[in-house]
Amino acid sequence: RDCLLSRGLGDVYKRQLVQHPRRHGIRQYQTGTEGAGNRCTLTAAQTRGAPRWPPAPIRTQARTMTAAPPPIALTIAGSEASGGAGAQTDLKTFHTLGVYGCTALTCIVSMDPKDGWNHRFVPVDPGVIADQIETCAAVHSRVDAVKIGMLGTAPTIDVVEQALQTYNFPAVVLDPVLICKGQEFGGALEVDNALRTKILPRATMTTPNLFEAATLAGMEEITSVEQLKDAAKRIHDQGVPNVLAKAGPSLGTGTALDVFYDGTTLEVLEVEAVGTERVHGAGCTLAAAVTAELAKGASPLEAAVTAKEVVSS
Ligand code: PXL
Repeated sequence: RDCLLSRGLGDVYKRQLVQHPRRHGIRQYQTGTEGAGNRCTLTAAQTRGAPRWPPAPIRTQARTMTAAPPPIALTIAGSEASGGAGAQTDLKTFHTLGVYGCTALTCIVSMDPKDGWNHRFVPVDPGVIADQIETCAAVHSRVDAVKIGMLGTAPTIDVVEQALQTYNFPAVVLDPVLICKGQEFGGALEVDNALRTKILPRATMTTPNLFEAATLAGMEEITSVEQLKDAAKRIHDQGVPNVLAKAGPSLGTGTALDVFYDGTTLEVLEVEAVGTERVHGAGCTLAAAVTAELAKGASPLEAAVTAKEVVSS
């Protein structure tokens, strides 16, 4: 039937359309041919020629179907205006994977075309970040997984640490952004340390890129797969149960290569590389895909494997 619910919209969108926001109390969708509350109304042309048996009721016959609510993921991240990274990318990835996304924006980044694409960075007031997280937790009542992206300042880290303590989310993926292009190194050191001591221990999984992996592991640099494995183990030893250390195409293996470690299983995950260059936002997308899969109930290793397939496809 050519109606709102079957006009080629994906299942996910259909569910979002009718289920959100929960506070509106909409938990069901209805089909029928007339009557208030029906979301699917067939025109005369659409019903012409349709089978007449069993006979159509004279008045409304609304059928009610219940659908399971979609998994919900929250991203606590910066806005990257171009849409290539940050919260925008996270939301798109969640949606693609059938997960309902909500956001708490931590900062606004606008890359400057007049200045080598350096990041103009404006932090969001910490109180406003806390408010956004409170809203997400209250509206959805159950947030299945959280992704933490760019935090950027020590006060932001404090407020996010507090929120993680308050809400005790079931899965927290930290995609650490230690320094962004154009940021002063002096300020970055304070942020790095705060991230390591306050957020890292509260993550159930972390997904550092090469630079972040080396920094968190206390290594000079990572130039080989063996060093990447070592880094994953060192980061795990700091108390994060699951580590996905991401090299992507940067180790010259001709593949997109990452290392997963959970204390017992050490897996080198490789997929065909898409080009040879590092791509802006690819790390965000991978971490968002991991978060979405965790929200759907995958194990950390399963989530990492699926996320790599998604990003390379
Ligand atoms: O890809 C890292 C990243 C994360 N979050 C924000 C960014 C960037 C890189 O530009 O701007 C907001």
